[in-house]
Amino acid sequence: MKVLLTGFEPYGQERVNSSWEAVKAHPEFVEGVEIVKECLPVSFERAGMALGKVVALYQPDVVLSVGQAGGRCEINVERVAVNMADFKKADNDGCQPCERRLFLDAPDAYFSNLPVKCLVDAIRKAGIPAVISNSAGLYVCNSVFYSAMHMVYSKYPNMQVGFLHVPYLPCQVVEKVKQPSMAAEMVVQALKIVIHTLVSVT
Ligand code: PCA
Repeated sequence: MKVLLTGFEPYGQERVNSSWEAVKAHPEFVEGVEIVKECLPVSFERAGMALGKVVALYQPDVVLSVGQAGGRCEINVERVAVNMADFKKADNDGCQPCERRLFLDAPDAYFSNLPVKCLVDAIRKAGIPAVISNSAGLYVCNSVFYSAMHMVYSKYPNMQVGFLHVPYLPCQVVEKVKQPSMAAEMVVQALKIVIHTLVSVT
């Protein structure tokens, strides 16, 4: 089995992105699973294309994308990707789409084709806070998640796609007031559990 793990570059005021820090720290081989990694741009125009390129290159069985969700307390396993971009803040290219459909003639939403409930249960069993989330937002993470799901329905029917939102790292909240955080090691542990669960159930 081959898993493509993606994280994002920093954006906004942040100097790091907790998603990429965790993906970067994840081993490249676990339980006979080959892990390939990519850091995606926080860009409405470029992120989906960048993902398409690496999917074509590596032909992974599973795409597990990870994004930072400052303010969230737990690992959020996303269930739904929506065909909509409506950015509250400009992306790293200065682009700020307003109520823009991501793909014309495509469904309003896709569900992740990973066993989300089973993944959340497995992460929680290891003592790591995790919940199912029913909204990945309307920013770049949702666009990437939707693009990946669209690849499943248009090109790679056997590919499994999931999206995890993760809290800030502790170092990111030192100067913030009452903001939740999670250590990168814990996120890495959760990613390992997700991969282990997928190997066991598929
Ligand atoms: N989080 C943003 C985009 C990149 C990231 O790490 C989001 O939640 O859309």
